[in-house]
Amino acid sequence: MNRIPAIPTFAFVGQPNEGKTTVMATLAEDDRAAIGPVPGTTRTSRDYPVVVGGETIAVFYDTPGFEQAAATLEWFRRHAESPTALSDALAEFESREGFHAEREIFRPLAEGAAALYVADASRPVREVDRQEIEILRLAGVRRIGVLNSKESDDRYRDEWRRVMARDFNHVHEFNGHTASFRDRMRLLEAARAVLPEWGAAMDRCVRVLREDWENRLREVSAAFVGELKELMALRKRATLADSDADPAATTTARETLMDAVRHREKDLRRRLRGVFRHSGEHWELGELLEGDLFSEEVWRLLGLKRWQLAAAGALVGAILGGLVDAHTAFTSLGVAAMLGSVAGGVTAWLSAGRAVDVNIPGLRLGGLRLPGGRLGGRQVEASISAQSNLPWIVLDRAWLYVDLCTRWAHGKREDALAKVDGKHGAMSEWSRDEREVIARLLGLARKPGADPDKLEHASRTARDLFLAKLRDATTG
Ligand SMILES: Nc1nc2c(ncn2[C@@H]2O[C@H](COP(=O)(O)OP(=O)(O)OP(=O)(O)O)[C@@H](O)[C@H]2O)c(=O)[nH]1
Ligand SMILES: [Mg+2]
Repeated sequence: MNRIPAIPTFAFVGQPNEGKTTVMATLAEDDRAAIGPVPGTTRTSRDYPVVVGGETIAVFYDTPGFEQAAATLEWFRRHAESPTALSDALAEFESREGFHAEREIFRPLAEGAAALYVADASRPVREVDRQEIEILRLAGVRRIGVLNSKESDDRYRDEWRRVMARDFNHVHEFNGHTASFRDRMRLLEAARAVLPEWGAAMDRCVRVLREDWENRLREVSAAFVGELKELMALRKRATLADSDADPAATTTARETLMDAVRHREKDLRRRLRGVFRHSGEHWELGELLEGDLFSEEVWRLLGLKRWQLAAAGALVGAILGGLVDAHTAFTSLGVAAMLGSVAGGVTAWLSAGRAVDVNIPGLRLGGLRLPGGRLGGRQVEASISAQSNLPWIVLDRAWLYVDLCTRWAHGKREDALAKVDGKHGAMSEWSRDEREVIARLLGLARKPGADPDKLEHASRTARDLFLAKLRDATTG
């Protein structure tokens, strides 16, 4: 028996170009490993440790594809009886011309890595595959077959399963382009089941990864709440020239605010990418996420129904106007009831033109001309209107962005488009009660001098809601 490292260690092996690096990168959440359509992209083996909180909980080795399967198999057949066949093979290939890839493959295996044999199950099994499978058996390494079907065609899957079933500890379907957190955990849990030597270490690995995921979702929930609060509290001012009706100052204040909102969105995305270990924005987003935050087209694509926004906007406004007590009256009354019971001022917010401002969506110049004494000059102040759709748009786009970050496998390369166009925003799918949770937060966050306890309560409730939704979407 070869020695077994204390930390679960796996080597991805197989034919060139089968997707070994792709599967490895997805499993290890490493989006920098070189992946390419030309066989031979990986030339040397390299370790990719999985580190969480400073602790290495697993190690993945990426290796080149076999180059000399037939000759290597012949060698193993001749040395099949030797208990040291694997290390002997490594010594042999160190000195043989033309066996560079085999050297690289056997190095981690001789150190005790378990083999994850990656095969493209959308093509038939070939002789060379059978040879490699036999090599792994004769080398006596622990091995799991990983079926990474490049095409959706699954005609050959059963054939692969049959061939592998005889010789592998386990055969697992795992697609390097589409695997999610759930799929990654399933593969590791399956590996744990068939590799009892690493039982406790694999348990720990899976547990730490699950905790880490939960922490990420918490971080995202907190970032969402933080962002909404900051947005609603955002104010930008411009000084008026002589004339009271100074369009330049109005425009300046409005545009400064809009730029700040755009900038905040960029920054939020950068943080969200970081949470999910994407090193950059390596996908094309399409209009829905790429288009300007204030473009009517984007708002239309997100598909929030006008009445939904109006109702939520009315709540925000009602909180601001002191018409409802944000976290007591509301849950029992509900938006519809509340709207029925309050007069003119609120129903005005329901007018389409004001709920969805098509010219300068979401912006209102607050108190157009403010008393000089208070602001140190005659100024205008721009802020996000209480009834504006803007926070919902920001939230919808952030939600879609997180969805993308969690769905985009780290092994997926090329300039593949992220298909987020034409999809409706999540907020229109949420229940009225759920939207009320957000609306309450928006209202309190915008209200100057809001009761800090109420704001804190609303923040916590919104964080819990986000967390539950994120868990639903990504775990289980
Ligand atoms: N459509 C699709 N393409 C895939 C999938 N997995 C890998 N590929 C593509 O197949 C090609 C080879 O992938 P790699 O991960 O570099 O393969 P490899 O086995 O590491 O190849 P070598 O390093 O050359 O041995 C790349 O162009 C990948 O994008 C998949 O699941 N679906
Ligand atoms: Mg490779």
